[in-house]
Amino acid sequence: MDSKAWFERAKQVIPGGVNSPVRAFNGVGGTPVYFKSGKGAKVQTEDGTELVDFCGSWGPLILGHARDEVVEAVAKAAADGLTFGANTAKEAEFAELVCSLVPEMEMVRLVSSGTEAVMTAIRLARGYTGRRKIVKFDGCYHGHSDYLLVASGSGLLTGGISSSAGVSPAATAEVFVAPYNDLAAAQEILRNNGGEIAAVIVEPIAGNMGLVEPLPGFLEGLRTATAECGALLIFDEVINGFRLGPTTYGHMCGVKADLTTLGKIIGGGMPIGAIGGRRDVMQKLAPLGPVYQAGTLSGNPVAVAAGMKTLELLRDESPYLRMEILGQRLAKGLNRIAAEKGMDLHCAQRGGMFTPFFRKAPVNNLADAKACDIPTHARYFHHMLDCGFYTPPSAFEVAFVSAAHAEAHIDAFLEAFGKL
Ligand code: KE4
Repeated sequence: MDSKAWFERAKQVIPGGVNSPVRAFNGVGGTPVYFKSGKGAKVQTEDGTELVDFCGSWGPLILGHARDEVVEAVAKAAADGLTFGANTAKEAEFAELVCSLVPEMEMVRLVSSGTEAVMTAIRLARGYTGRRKIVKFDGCYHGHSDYLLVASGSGLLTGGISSSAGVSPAATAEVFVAPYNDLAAAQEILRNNGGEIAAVIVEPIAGNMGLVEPLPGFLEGLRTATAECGALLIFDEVINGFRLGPTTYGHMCGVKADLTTLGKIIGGGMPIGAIGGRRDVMQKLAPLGPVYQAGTLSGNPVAVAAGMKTLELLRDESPYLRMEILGQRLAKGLNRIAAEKGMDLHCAQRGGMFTPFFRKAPVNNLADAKACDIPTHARYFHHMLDCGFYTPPSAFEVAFVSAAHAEAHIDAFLEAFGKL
């Protein structure tokens, strides 16, 4: 059976035929591609095609598909037991490794997804401060917990909605939304409501409206403003964490968040999320403190083995400069070719992350991202797919060059783009 047949079959028993909405191709049209296997930078599909993958499962696969050392670590851990629901030495060693690589994380709690990590961070901030209100930024996506499904990015944008049905108005009534990169707007919310704000949560580098970097002073300003009113600053680094260096972006840019959430890369392709930060805040978590949080598979030995090996390889091999160089080659190439074609395109890039925005001017917030030429993005997506390159099936996501990509992949990508 090919992708089309699998999709028709899946739709009979899985809502929309997908286990996550953005995979349905609603943002680009057409039938979702069914993946069969992956190795390094490439995937094999149920259509018998081979694609160079620039989506990388939305971020976890910084080392590429099925990296031998990670697969071996998973197989060995699985052979010793898939889960115990009890403490293991490995989870303690993994926590030590994360805290050694991220000094701002004095303690860390493992969960099984980025959503769980962010949900825990918000509850912890509310429990620690005794306050209820939250500030988030338009276009940032922090997983699908009720109170953060407002003005969100990622799949919500792909579906053209910015919040979700089924969310109690009471849940989102306590959430203020400011435009990303609009420090003045955030400062005003804190000035007018400072005593009630438990936390400000932000993607330090936004990846869920496409790649949007913080303007100079934005993160620093949030740090100052939250400290002044006693709100916690939460960096959601589910995408950013370990993406630009063997640590968090907060550590690299020198802005110290009170709490940081992680996911994706730290699981190496297996389900892991993490929340960490100031010891005095983290110690409010049960069983030490009154803020409850739990999980059957939290700290799962197989997922921990994948994450541990991934972080060790990133620490020891540090493929970051190479991904930066390849990312720049790709972005500069796209901008050059688009200019030659008279196309309005600005490719945002940082490290291995990139998003081709189909508009001339840079994108600094969600309004800018929404003003891009979405139909042309869809045409670009399908053209590149037909040429053997898989990019995120949405204009509001970030694409990834992994450590498994080589210059030849980038040059072939650019040659294909030249034929658009
Ligand atoms: P998960 O629950 O999907 O592991 O993580 C939620 C999350 C939290 N924070 C940030 C900054 C995130 O980007 C995400 C999830 N990212 C999306 C893609 N941008 C996951 C893809 C999907 O929803 O299928």
